[in-house]
Amino acid sequence: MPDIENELNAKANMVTSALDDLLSLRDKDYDSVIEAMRYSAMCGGKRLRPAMLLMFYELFGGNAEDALPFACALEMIHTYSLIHDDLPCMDNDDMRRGKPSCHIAFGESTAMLAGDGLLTLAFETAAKCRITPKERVVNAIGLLAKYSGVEGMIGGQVIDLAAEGKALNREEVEKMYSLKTGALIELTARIAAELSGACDDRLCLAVNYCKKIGLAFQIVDDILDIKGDSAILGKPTGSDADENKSTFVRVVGLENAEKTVNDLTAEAKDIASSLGSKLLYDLADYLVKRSF
Ligand code: GRG
Repeated sequence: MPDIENELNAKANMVTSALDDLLSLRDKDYDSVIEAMRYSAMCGGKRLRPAMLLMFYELFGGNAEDALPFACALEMIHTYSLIHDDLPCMDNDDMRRGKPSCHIAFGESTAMLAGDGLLTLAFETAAKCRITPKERVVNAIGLLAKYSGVEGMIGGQVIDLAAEGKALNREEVEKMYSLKTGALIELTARIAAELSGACDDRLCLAVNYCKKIGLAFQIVDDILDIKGDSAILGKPTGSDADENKSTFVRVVGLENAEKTVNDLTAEAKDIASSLGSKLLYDLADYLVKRSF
C-alpha cells in the first residue's frame, strides 16, 4: 500500500479509537442521543480532516498523540455538519457514509440534538489538550470556533442555501466552497501551526496548500456526484442536478472543472515540495484520484 494510504489509515485509526472512548454511553436517561452521535461518528468517514491536522502537527515538529484532542474535535464538528446538512430542512439526504442518515435512523429531533451534542463535545474535548504554553490551546479553540462558525463553514452553508434557484458565477461558487468545505480543511493547518508554534512562513505555505486542496476536494465532490458510483460513495449520486444547485461543474462545465482540479493539484504539490513534505505531495494526488 502506498505510504500516503498507510499514513491516512494510521491517523484515521488513532482518531477512531479515541472517538470510541469519547463517545461512550454514560446515562440511560440520555444515552439515546449518544447512540445517535456514535452512529454517525463511528461509521465509515475518511477522517481526512483530523488526519491532515495530525500530519501538519508532525510536520511542524510535534508528536501526533498530543494534538489528538483537536483532531477528534474537528471530526466531531465535521460529523455534526453532515448530520445537520442531511436534515429535511437542509439537503434532505437519506443516506450518509453508506448507511441511513442520522435522522432516518433516529428521527429528526434526536438527529438535531446529536449534531448539537457533537458540536459542544468538540469544544469540551479540545479543552482537554495538554499542550503548553496553555495559551496555544486557548488560541486553537478560538480558531476552531471561528472557522466552523459564521465566518467559516456555517457562512458557506448560508450562501449555499441562499443560492437555491439562482445561478451563481464562478467567483461566488468559489467563495461558497472556500467557506463551506475549505474552512475546515484550512483549519487543519492553522490549528497545527498554533499548537506547535510554527513560524509564519510555514503557516502561510500550509494554509495555501489547504486552500488549493480544499477547492479541489469540493470540485471532485461535485464530479463524483455526476460520475461516481453511489455504492462506493455511500450516498446517492445526481442530487446536485436534481436540486438544481449552483456547482462549480455547472458554472464552468465538466471538462474545465477537471482541468481546474488538475491545476490546483499541481499547485498544491509545488507548495508541498516547498514545505519538504512527501506525504502532503502524495496526499494531493490521492485526493484527486479518490472514488469516495
Ligand atoms: C447549523 C443547522 C446547521 C447546519 C449546519 C454547516 C453545515 C450545516 C453544513 C456544512 C456544509 C457541508 C456538509 C459541506 C460539505 C463538505 C463535504 C465535501 C463533506 C464530505 O466530506 P468527506 O468526503 O466525508 O470528507 P466523510 O464521510 O469521508 O467524512
